[in-house]
Amino acid sequence: MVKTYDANDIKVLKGLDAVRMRPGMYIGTTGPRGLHHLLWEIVDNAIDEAANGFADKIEVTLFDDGSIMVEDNGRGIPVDMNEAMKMSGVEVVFTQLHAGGKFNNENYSYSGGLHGVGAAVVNALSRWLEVEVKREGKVYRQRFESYYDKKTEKVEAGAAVTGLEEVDVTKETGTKIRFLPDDRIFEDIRFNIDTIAKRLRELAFLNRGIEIVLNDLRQVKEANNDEKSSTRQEYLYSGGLIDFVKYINEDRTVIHPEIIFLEGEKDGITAQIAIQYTDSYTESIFSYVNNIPTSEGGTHETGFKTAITKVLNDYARKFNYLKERDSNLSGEDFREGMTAIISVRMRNVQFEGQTKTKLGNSEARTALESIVTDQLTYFIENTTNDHVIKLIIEKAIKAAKVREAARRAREITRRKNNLEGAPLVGKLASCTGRDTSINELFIVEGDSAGGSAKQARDRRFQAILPLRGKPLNVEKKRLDQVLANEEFCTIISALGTGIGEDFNIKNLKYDKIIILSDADQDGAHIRAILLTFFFRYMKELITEGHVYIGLSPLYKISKGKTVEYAYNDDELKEKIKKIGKGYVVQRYKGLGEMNPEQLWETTMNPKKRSIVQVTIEDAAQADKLVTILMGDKVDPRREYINTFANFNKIDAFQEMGV
Ligand code: 0RA
Repeated sequence: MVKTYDANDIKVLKGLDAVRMRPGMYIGTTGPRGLHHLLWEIVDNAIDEAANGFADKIEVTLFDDGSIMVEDNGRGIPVDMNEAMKMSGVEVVFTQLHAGGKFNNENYSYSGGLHGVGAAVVNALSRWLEVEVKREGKVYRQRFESYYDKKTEKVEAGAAVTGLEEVDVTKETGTKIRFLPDDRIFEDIRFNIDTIAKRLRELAFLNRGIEIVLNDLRQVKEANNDEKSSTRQEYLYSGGLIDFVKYINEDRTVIHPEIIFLEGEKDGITAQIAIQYTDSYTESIFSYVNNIPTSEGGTHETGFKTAITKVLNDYARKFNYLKERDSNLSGEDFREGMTAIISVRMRNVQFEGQTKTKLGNSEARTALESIVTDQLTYFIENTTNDHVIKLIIEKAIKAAKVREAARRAREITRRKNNLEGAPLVGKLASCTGRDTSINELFIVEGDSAGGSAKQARDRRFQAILPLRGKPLNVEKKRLDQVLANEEFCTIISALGTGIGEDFNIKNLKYDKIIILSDADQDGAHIRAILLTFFFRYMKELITEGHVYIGLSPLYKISKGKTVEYAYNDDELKEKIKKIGKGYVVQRYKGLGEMNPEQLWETTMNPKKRSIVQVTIEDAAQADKLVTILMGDKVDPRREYINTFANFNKIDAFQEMGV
């Protein structure tokens, strides 16, 4: 585009210059978050247009030149003269801070709190911005550019370099905005496709029926991604929040198929809520205000929780689950296993909290409490929903019982651990040395292997804890059941750390906890159960690198006095070659088949053994993976095996048939 402008065309844009001088004031940072904030500004405007019923499609496109485009099929930004400003509506929107329909609240019902600093800010922080408006039968176009002259230090932020030109005719309406973030402002102007995809999907869930398309036309993608073809993803959820909950619960086991959907309005505040329970023991509540995630919760969540607890307690009594003398169930009990999305729309939003993601408006608490009370009651009064409500109440009653039992059980282990001078915990053969920085605890599968290990060990620093049979699978159990299990009680006492809320790694009595189990399916299962237990209740043991898996040989290859061991089939071939003709191979079916000397040589002697440290790079990811591994959904488990590299090293783990 040829720049044919003179001094008269360049407006003195004090406001936009200020944005360039202090970008942080408007978009927070000039890092990746700030960069993406530019996109969200434009997308939010398009979403507003759609949320108010004027558009139903939004398309975001990334180009090779680093620019990004947002297109909607809404009414189009007004092109007529704004009398007060003496410029077109389009120019007002892109050059005046806090301008546009959003600020008289007539055209737009809701404006997103932190967002909505406006398209003008995006313009000010771009090298160039082009807008195309289809409206009243015509296509209009205008271009803006930002200048910075080092010599004169002259700044021109987001100046119109063309007028609003009529370029074509059309029957359609809409707005198309394309801009190139300014590399003189941002540290890195590359957009992250995953960040964008995640947010656009979220917006599609939150705004049912709006089609959002993401095109990545870039040939050069982000680092670590040599993909060269362009991609297109479409997000369109006619079920809105219901689809959102389905998506979240995809890998979980739900306890009722139908999703509870509540919707209502009170004092100008509207709320949409979708709920579904799973067999999990944690709650997953995600809330939004005007499409903005409120990760720290706030008044809307409080109102929601209050209503849930009250209404469900009332029905627990009405359905005779609670007798007169029984006290109410707690809110926590009703939220165990709950997946819920809360989406609120309101004006004058006030955000609080450390990251400004907590809703502060008190009117949202009363509105949500009222809406949820009414709508949930209405849902329950519909007798076709009886079974769902009964399932939920029964689950809460179980949760309450368990909570009480867990409290008692914790007290008991606490007392047990306080018993000073109790070196023998169960069948634990403790070590004589007191240096916890070198001591090792072997958790050994089976009494016979345990016996060998006790004889084989260096008792100065190696303790042995034999496990009888399989400990229970903790994934499906709650803390009280775990604590009622003798094997786990013994482990907890042996480690000395306490468990759950009482866990304290400072009291750990061993530097290494080495799991020794057979190289078969049962052994792999026991190992997985133990790891899950540590992950669930003693995560720090793993993150601090105290948990290991001991590898024992699968084969003994001997000829006369020469003895070699092999830990897998490849090694077996290798060792056979090495030994030559006349060898004898013994396959170990379990640790119990080894005599103490062999066990020491192959598995326990720190100078010769192989142990694998169990690491968790990303605890959050691992949490899901452990669920997948131990849960009862089969397919995700297969995937797990292929993705959890740390454990893949252990052949037997793959044999376990998960
Ligand atoms: C101001 C007034 C009107 C629409 C818009 C702004 C508008 C802004 C954006 C930004 C991206 N897409 C947009 N679509 C519309 C209403 C004009 C009327 O009454 O027709």
